[in-house]
This record gives sequence, structure tokens and C-alpha cells, in this order.
Amino acid sequence: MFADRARIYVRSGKGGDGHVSFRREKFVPAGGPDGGDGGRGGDVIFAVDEGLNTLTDFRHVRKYRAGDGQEGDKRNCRGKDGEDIVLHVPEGTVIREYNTGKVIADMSGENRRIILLKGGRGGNGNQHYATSTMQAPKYAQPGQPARELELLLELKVIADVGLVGFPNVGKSTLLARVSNARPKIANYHFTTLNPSLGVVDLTDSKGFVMADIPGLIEGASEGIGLGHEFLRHIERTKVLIHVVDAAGSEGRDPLEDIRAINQELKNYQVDLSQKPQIIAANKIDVIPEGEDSAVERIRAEFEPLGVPVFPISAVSGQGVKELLYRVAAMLDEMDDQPVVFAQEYFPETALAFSDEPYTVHYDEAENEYVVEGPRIEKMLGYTNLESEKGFAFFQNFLKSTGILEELEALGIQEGDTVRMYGLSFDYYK
Ligand SMILES: Nc1nc2c(ncn2[C@@H]2O[C@H](COP(=O)(O)OP(=O)(O)OP(=O)(O)O)[C@@H](O)[C@H]2O)c(=O)[nH]1
Ligand SMILES: [Mg+2]
Repeated sequence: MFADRARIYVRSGKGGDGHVSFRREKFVPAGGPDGGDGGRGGDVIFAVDEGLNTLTDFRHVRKYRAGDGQEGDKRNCRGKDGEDIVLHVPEGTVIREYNTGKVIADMSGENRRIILLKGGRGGNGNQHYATSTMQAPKYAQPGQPARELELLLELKVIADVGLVGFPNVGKSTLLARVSNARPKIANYHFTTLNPSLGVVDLTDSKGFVMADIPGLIEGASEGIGLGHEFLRHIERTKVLIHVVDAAGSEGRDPLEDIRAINQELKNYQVDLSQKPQIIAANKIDVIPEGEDSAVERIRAEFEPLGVPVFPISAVSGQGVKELLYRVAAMLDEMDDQPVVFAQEYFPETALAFSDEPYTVHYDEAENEYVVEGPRIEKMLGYTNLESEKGFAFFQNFLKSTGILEELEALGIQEGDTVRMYGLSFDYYK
């Protein structure tokens, strides 16, 4: 198993309250307001630390709080800012919102340091509220509240190459032959239950990391047979070695096997069939002499599609070296950019007015979907949809709060109308 996980709680600092006070000086009978502003609450920050390679620390300490901003003081003194808290994580840590599982940040590639949760702004002191008619304001602004989130941290070792194929085709046998890994091998389906990794060393060529995943079956892309769990592990690999039993030992047709697995790869949440692929036509040592060779039929169908085919025997080692050098060459040609997951959850918008309710329903009479409630009203009141920034905020709000998912659950189709307080728009994915 190469997924290291931890569940933690983080909280940003509350903004300090603004202060109410009045100048008191000798010979000045009624001084003006001099209440200072509250300090800013501390941010929750994540930073990549090259020296780390596990999430172990986060399984021991689970709660992380940034400091609160201090209240303002008399004589226009600004309250002290709360201290930021910096959580150091290994590269490749994916930070998700715990309840929805949505990605907030992927600490890979360029993402070395991010502010995950901003501290609250400090409130204005009463000095800001003096006007010609109100010279002694007794009001100061409260600081913005702290924000909290439950997070799931997940570390994935990034394998360059993933082995995919039906159960029992020889994926683990291949990994064991070419790497330091010692996965279990046996002549029955689902021998491999957890993904495992091995390092492939090559002379005169750069080595790579290979991931063996459990066998896929039809319906894997819908989660059947733990398909989601397994496919998730190959999301970030750069090349797939598609292993097939070219001897058809179990009475199936190798070509149909390849098509079926490709269909599952295509149907998964992200289209994995777009990844560069190489076919390992395995078990050639047991193809009966003189038989119409499946290898040639595989070549005829897949090589014109740009997928190289290598006949191998993972047991005898025949053809394996050629396969590995071709994989190394494919990796060499690719840029070194790791695949970085896109943000799906936006704490700033998801947590906006989060204690206010809202509802989503279908209005049959109008044939419209209706989203309403104080939370929506406040959000719209606060957002300028004409501006680019405001519109992005609005979109992230719909995504992060789960409103889009609720609409989909109600059966919304492309082009249907959604109504929110006098605002109507067409739904498009
Ligand atoms: N004759 C022959 N048998 C092979 C070859 N490769 C694998 N096998 C046999 O096929 C069976 C399954 O091998 P595994 O490596 O466990 O297959 P797998 O694809 O990892 O299977 P799952 O983990 O169940 O998905 C074992 O009995 C292997 O010895 C090969 O090249 N030739
Ligand atoms: Mg296996």
C-alpha cells in the first residue's frame, strides 16, 4: 500500500475586535474617539518540505490552530496580528476537504506554499466611525470569525508507470521480475489486493518506478471490485503497461480483453485511456506452436493506433528487456512535469455565510430549478457578478457548497434554467 493518509482539523485565527475609547488629555474636556483596530487573525499555511516523506507526524497531532488577532487599544493602538501556523508536508501531498473528498490543493509541481485558510480581518476601532453628526461613536467593528475545516491529507508516491490488465494476466510476475518488489504471485484472480511499487534499474538508461495494481474487471470505472480505489492510483502515472494474456489461458480472447480494459480506463472520472500505453502480450511461452498467433492480431489492431506491442514472457524473461527500454525511452521524451490535481473546493467561498441555510428544488410549474434561502441571498448581495472576480467567486461557491451536485441529483440537464432571487441562468457543465 503506498497511500499514506491522515485526518486533521485546522482553524485560522479570529480577527481582533475594534476598540471603543476616547481621548483623555489634560485640558481637553471631551476627546474624540481613539479606539484602535483589531489585529489580523493568523493564516493556516501549507508548505512543502523536501526532507519529509511521510505523513506520520499528522497522525500524532491532529489539531492545528493559528493565533487570534488581538483587540485594538486606546490611543489608536492597533491590536497585534495572530501568528500564522505553517504545516510542513512532503511533496505530493493532496489536501482534501474531509466530508466531500474534494481537492483543495495538491502540493506538487509549482505548489510549494499555499495559504489554505485566511485568518479573519481585524475590526475597525471607533476612530473610523466619527462623522460630523456623530462625534463620539460608541461602536467598533468586531473582528471576522475564525474558520475551521476538517482535512484529509493523502500522500501518493508518484509512480512513472502503471501496470493494468485483467486479473491473473501476470502483472505481479512482471513487476517481481524487473524490480526489487516482491509482490504475491498465484494462479487465481485478485492475488494482488493492494497496489505495490517497485524501482526498475536499467544500465545506460534512467530507471523508473512501476506500480502494480490489482486486476481490473468490467465495471471497474463504476467502482466495481474496488475499481475506483485502484484506478485512482494510476491517475498520476505517465505511461501504462497494458498486460494481456496473449495465450488466452483462461479461454478469453486477448483482443476483447484489451478493448474491455480500455473502455474502463475511458469511463473513469478522468479519461485514463489518453495516457501513453504500451501493450505487453504476456505468456508467449505457453502459446501452442503453430497456432494462429494472438500477438499478430494484437499488433494489427493496436500498432496502427500508435500503441507499441511487445510479446513477452514474464516467467522466462523473454522480450522483457526490450519492453523496459522502450518504456524508458517513452518517459525520456515526456516532460518532467508531474500531473497536478486541480482545485475543486474553495474554502473562502464554501465557508461564506456557512451557518445560513439554503434549499434546492425543482419548480414543476415553471420548469425551473430554484436555489434559495438566506445563504444564497447574502452571497448574491455580496457578489458583483458583472466583475470577473465576482463571477469566479459565484462559480466556486456553487461548486464548493455542493449546490451543483444537488442540482445534478435532481436530474438537471444541460440547457435547463436555474433561478436564484431574480437571477436566471442556463445550466452548463
Ligand atoms: N506460463 C506463464 N505463466 C505466467 C506468466 N506470467 C504470469 N504467469 C502465471 O500467471 C499466474 C498469475 O500471475 P500474477 O502475476 O499473480 O498475475 P496478476 O496479473 O498479478 O494477477 P492479479 O493480482 O490477480 O490481478 C501465475 O500462476 C503466474 O505464474 C508467463 O509469462 N508465462
Ligand atoms: Mg497481482
